[in-house]
Amino acid sequence: MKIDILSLFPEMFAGPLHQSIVGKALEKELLQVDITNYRDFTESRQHHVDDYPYGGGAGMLLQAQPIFAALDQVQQNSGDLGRVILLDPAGRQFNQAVATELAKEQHLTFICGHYEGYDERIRTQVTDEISLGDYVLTGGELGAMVIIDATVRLLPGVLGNTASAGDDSFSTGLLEYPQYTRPAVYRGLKVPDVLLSGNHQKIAQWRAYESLKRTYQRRPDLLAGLKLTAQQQAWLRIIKQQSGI
Ligand code: 21W
Repeated sequence: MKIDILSLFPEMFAGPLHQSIVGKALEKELLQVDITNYRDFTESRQHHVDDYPYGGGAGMLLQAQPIFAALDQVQQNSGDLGRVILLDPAGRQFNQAVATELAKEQHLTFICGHYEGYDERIRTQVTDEISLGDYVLTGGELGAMVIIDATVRLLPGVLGNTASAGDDSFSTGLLEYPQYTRPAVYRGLKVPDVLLSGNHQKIAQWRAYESLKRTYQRRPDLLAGLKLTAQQQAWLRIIKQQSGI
């Protein structure tokens, strides 16, 4: 996968992209990332990339010119832009389904804003407008990093065999079951007996039950979108009884 990032703050990407799983993907050349600074494309004498909004109002807007020119260069260097993703608080909210969709692409181009927003005309150049969620960030860079992180770990060969992306919660639709590692007792806190039993069928059953219970207690909204098996429906009745409903 090729990823192009357009940003006024290229330095922000150095840490997250070179560590851990994304860093490994870069090393293995499963991923190539290029960062372009709009500032290098301004035609303004003072190297400005932002200006006041027509009609008045607080804050500054990223101008169309430096972004269009930066996109032209990426287009020339790479032959295409692939999916062009504008990070924007008014975009559709990012989730695992969007990550799965993006992981199928060969080329992604991220446009990160800073300041109070973009000249509206930039939207004519994008295929997607994505938000991280309902809170205010200082810019799109952290959003792009989150999306890149979630997407790159889905690429074939990026995760080792120990971790499989298909087992993730949000892929199964349920939250994950509780997990424990050694020792079996720590400060009086015990690992559930079933996990030490060696009975793999019982363990799988316990995990499925705990996963359902945790989802019911913490994210009932996730359950609403699932078609539960007869076993899960029976368990849910027990879980509800035990929680006093
Ligand atoms: C913050 C941009 C506030 C715009 C019209 C009139 C990218 C982001 C961002 C930012 C405003 C994402 C206005 C979740 C985010 C981002 C910077 C509002 C005021 N508009 N996902 N007045 N949250 N944020 N502009 O903030 O660029 S993805």
